[in-house]
This record gives sequence, C-alpha cells and structure tokens, in this order.
Amino acid sequence: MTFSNYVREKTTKNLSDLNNKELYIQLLNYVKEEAEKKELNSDKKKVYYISAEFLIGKLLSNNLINLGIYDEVEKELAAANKRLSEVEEVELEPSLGNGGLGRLASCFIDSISSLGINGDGVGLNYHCGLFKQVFSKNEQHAEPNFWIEDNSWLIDTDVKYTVPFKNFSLTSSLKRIDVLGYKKETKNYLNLFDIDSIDSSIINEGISFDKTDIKKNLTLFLYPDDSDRNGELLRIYQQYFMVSNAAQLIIDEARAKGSNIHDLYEYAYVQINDTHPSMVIPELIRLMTENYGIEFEEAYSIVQKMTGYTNHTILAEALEKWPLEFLEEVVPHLVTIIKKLDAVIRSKYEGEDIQIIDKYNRVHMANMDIHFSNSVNGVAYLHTEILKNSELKHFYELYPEKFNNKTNGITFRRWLEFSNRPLAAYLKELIGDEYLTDATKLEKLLAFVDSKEVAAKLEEIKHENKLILKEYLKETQGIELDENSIIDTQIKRFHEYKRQQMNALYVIKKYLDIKNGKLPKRKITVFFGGKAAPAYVIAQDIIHLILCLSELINNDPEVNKYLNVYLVENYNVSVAEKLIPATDISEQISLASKEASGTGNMKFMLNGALTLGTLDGANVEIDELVGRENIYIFGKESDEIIKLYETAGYVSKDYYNKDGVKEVVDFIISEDLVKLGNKERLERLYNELLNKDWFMTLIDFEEYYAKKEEMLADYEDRDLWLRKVIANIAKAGFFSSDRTITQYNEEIWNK
Ligand code: Z57
Repeated sequence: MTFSNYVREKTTKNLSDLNNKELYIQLLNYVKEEAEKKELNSDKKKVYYISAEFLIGKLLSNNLINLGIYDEVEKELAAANKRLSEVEEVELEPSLGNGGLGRLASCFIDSISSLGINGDGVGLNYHCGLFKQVFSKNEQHAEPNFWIEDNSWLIDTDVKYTVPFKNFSLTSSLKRIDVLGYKKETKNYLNLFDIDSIDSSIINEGISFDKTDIKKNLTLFLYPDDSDRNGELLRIYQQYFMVSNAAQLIIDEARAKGSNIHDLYEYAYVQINDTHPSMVIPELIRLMTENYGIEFEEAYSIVQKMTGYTNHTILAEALEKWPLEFLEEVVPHLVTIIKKLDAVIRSKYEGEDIQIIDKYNRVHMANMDIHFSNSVNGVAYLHTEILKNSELKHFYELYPEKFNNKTNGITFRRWLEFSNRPLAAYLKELIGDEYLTDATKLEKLLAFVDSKEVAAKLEEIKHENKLILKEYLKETQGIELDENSIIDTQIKRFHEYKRQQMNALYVIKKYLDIKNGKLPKRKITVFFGGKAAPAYVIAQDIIHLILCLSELINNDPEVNKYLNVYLVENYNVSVAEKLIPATDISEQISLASKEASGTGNMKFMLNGALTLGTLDGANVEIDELVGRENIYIFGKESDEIIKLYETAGYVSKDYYNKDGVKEVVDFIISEDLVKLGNKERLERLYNELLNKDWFMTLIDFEEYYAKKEEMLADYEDRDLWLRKVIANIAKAGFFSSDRTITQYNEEIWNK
C-alpha cells in the first residue's frame, strides 16, 4: 500500500491535510507496520553484539532507504507540497552513544541485517542518553536530552528478567527497535533493556542527579566519557544490568531452539564491544553453573568458545580496571566467579601483567576477556599491530591464534545514500547502483579520473551540499556560511590525543598571517564539532579557546573576509550528516598511535573530501589505498612516538622555543583573547601546552601548518584536486561495514 493510501485509510485525510508532525507520526507507524511483516533471521547460531552504546541517529530516513521506498515516499509528499526533509526534522535524535564506538555498533547492526546474518544488538535504553551541549560565555554546558516521545521507534515487549544485586533485585523490561536490512525480507532487533521505575525528577540542574537511588537512575543517563573513564559505582550497576539481561536472553533463546546448554556455543556468539560488557563472561558462567548444574571448568570452556573481545583503544585511562571492593559492593556473586577465573590463570601463568586481579586488587576487564574468549581484535591494521607488538605483547605471545584485525567500516546506506543524495544519484547515473550492496564497485569510478565532465559535476555537487549546509546552519545555529569558501572540518569528541588544539593553533597562525597582510587566495571556513566529557577539564578549555577564537575572528572585518571559524553546537549524527558532504578538507590529525581507527575519516573520503592526517588508525589504510599522491600526510610516525613515550623523550618547551611557534602559542593568553573569555581556562591550557603537553601538540605543528598550506595551494588547481577527489571516492569501498561484518562473520563468529 502506498503511503498516501495508508494515511487515507488511517485518518481519512490526504497528505496535504497533515502538518509535518502528523506526517512524521504517520510515516513512523507506516514503517513500523511494514517492518512487522518481516520475518526474523533464524540461522541456528545467533550473534549478540553487546554494547553500552548504540549511536543510531535518526531512524526514519534510514528505514525508508532500507525498505527501498525513500524515493517513492519523497515523491508522494512532494506531490502534496510537502518536503520529506522537513518531516525528518521532527524526529528527535536518539543519543545512546558518545562517539566512534557507539556509531560503529550502529553501522554494524545495519550491516548484519543487510547481509541477512542472524544477529542482534544488546544494550541499554538510556532515557536521556548523552547530554545536550549548549554554549554560553564561550563555554560548554550540559543539559539532559530527553529523546523518547510517546511515538517512537521503541517497541514494548513482555520480556522481563530479574537482575540480582547485593542488596536488592531489579526487574528489567525489554524494549526493541527493528533493524531492517537494506532491501531484505528479514530483520533483526536492537534489544534495549530498561527498568520501569526510572524517575527523571531526581535531575537537578544540568545533568547532575542523585546517584544513590539505583531504582530511579539506573538507565537515566549514558556516561559521557569517551576513551576515558570515571570509576563510579553506577557504571558497574549499569554494566552488570546490561550483561545479566543479555546472558539470560541468550540462554532463553538458545533453549527455545533446543540447546541443552552444554552446546550453547552452537547457538550463540557474543561480541564484547570494548570492556563495558566484559562481565557477561562471569555472568554466563554463573548462570550455567547455578541454574543448569554445569561444572565450573566446563562452563568456562563453553564461554571461551562463544565470546570475542574487540579492543578500541590503547589509551591506558580507557581500559577498565574495577576495584574489587566496588564489585563486592554491587555484585558479590560475580566476584566469586571472577576470583575463580583469576585462580585458573594464576595456576597456569606467571607474568604479573597478564593476571586478572592485580596486586592492588583491581580487576582488569580486558585481561579477563582475553583469557576467556577465543578472539581478540583491534579495529584497524596499525592498531592491531600495536596491540600485538606492544600493548598486549604478552598476551599475543601466549595466544597468537586469538589475535586478529577487523578494520572498521561505515554503512554506505546512511553515509552516502541518505546523507549525500546528490552524489548518490550521480554515482548511479555513472556506474549503476551495485555499490550499494558491493561497495568495491565504486572502483568503476577510476575510469573517470581524467574526465573533465565528471570533475565538473563533482564540483557542482560539493557546491550544492555547501548550500544545503548553509541553509541548515542558518536555521539551526544562526551561522552564516560562505558557500564559496573552502570547508575544513574537524568533527569528533574533544580529546587531547585528537589534537583539536593543534588545529586551533593553525587558526591562530592563519589569523596572524592575515593581520600581517599574508592573505589566503580563497576564503577558508574552519568547522569544529564535538562534545567534551564534563569532567575533562583540559578538553573544556580547548572548547573555550576555539569559541573565543571564533568570536574574535568572525567579528574582525579585516579577517572575516578570508577566514571564518565555527564550533557547531551539540554536534551529533544529524549534524555530521550535513557537514560531511559539504567538506573539502578532512582533519584526521591525532597523535600517531593513539587513534585506534577513526571512522569519520572514512565518511569524509566517501563524500569527496581529501584527508589531512597523520599515519594513525585507519588513515594508514586510506593512504595505502589511494596512494600518497591523493592524501596529505604529515607528522611523526607511530614507532617514533611510542619510543618517545618509553624514553620520556618529548619536551614541549624545545618545540615552543622554535621560531614561529612561540608567538602562536602565546596568543592563547593575549589580551585580545583573554578579554573575550575566561582567563583561568586560557592560562591553564597555555601552561599545559608549555609544561606537559602529554599528547605532543607541538611536535607536529610546523609540519601540519606546511602541509595545510600545500593543500590550500593544490585546491586552486581544480583539475588536480578533483582528480584526487575521484580517486578517494573510488577507493572508499573497502571501508563499507558490509566488508567488516563479512570478516567478523567468517573469521570470528563462524570460524
Ligand atoms: C570510543 O569511541 C573509541 C574507543 C574507546 O575505547 C571508547 Br571508550 C570510545 C573509538 C576510538 O577512539 C576510535 O578510534 C574508533 O574508530 C572507534 O572507537 C570505533 O572502533
């Protein structure tokens, strides 16, 4: 049934009689009914992708695309004088993730479903999700983001489990979201566990709330840390609640299919996304031994056959180590199992650094995962090599067969087909639509690298996307974008290792250049976007610096003709979908060895931006695929950086004292800037850069500046630039999450 007929049947009205909100609700129900008709995937073995985060983004358009009815619905609406893009605006964005890790999980469930694999996501239904970022006085403030409305994609079920804690038990309730594969007859679920007694009235100002009453707060908020951690009890409550529900679901579903538990590994595979779900290992063992009379040794060897651990970082602060006393306070029944697992390892192996419980009585979650799973993977080639050769060296020596790489990927349905309609349409015209199911087919574009016509068309599409972005930013953020400027974008969580502060130093240098009469050939617009964990002071200071620079530069008539700087407010998936297609320069400038993979880098490449980056994470693979002539690489390499850490060989003052660096860094505490901001913040950041600079901002600054100048010069050679653009799009196929998931499926889940 067409959408207009559906609406007529449900409401006796025509599309033109409904407003955007009403249309949204009708579309939501229409899609949900279509989804209900789909069968679940039903292969004997089912994958459970357990993750504390699923940064799914808005679902309406994604579902329309996967159902194959986006164009049709758009046309029907247009005929009624309605715009689908305006209806899409009505949907609130679910914010169940922080950044890359959560977005990866969402691309993965899209691909699992699109490949027809039997695999669900399992996580938590945070009522406020990640905080909403608001700027005032050039600083970030955090506010709760209520994203669940009466009409939503969540589907109630009557699945309930009892989750035991030390002093009480909680009853869960399971909410589901349909995960529709691209043009597939079958579907999967995203399972989000929740409790019915959440009480948002305990929220004080901002996102502070009473941490003590678990019944009221368990799934109220997502922890706002990304690649860094806050050791709080509530986090343990959340994690255990998530995995106990997951483990009970897994066992129930396997039993329903005939498992006698001794053969559980034939019915289920659990992918552990970072260490947040690691307690699923002892919890499965606990349930098997307590409820099904299985011996401890057999229980852990069953679990060992059905779990895999994915590592997403080498940053020590992000590797979870829970104090045993915290676990005792929340889940003493699990501590019993963890201690037994620790004893098994202690009796077999000597090395202190591979034990589960260390001498300070902290439980190393990753260590438990590595011993009691059959697969350990990194998320990009370089990252996995670093795990094997340095971070997890001793584990690799013990279990070489467990280690494997799965380079991350992104779903092209969301990150091309939906977010860049003009490019997707043109690609279809040029090379057909096979790339939607076999992304390597994008290589057909290579035949057009020298085509002036294709180059001109791609240039036109980029311009069109800049105009779409301009309208969006004007409406939502009050920003006046110059669509004729070069767009240079760094969007990701704020973290020192990602070095937004180095980009800010570039902005300062450019500002000083312009003030000194060294003018750019063409106007440059620098975009930043990202949130900082509220507890991460230096990251907040970096945000402050950028907001101050933005105010200074955009209001200086001498400068704003050549340079604009914006930090977009509340960066999220929806903002990314607009910024990426309009961008020319993709900033991927992390300190080499620190960014496990990155996935934004892949999205930009696919959308025709060129990468300015270090040889870090998946940039290394982009470089290899496109060739050095199609990417802008600068900076020290990972080996050298790792050595510098080992020898404490980096002294930031040595770099600061070089010509041309000092005046740029000093500008942070100049009168011009301090008068726009908070002196304490700017001085703290300045002192950090001078005296510590743990993530080595200054080590690559000069090379970074020079490489960006080269890039800006190349941009003026339009033929040259667009040839590179074509080469990048053509080679992006490797980064489809369909490729990544095919590898997980063949090399881990069904090995
Ligand atoms: C997170 O977003 C990532 C790693 C973490 O340990 C945590 Br906690 C959150 C990111 C990495 O920083 C990215 O480099 C990577 O691309 C992404 O995970 C997905 O693997």
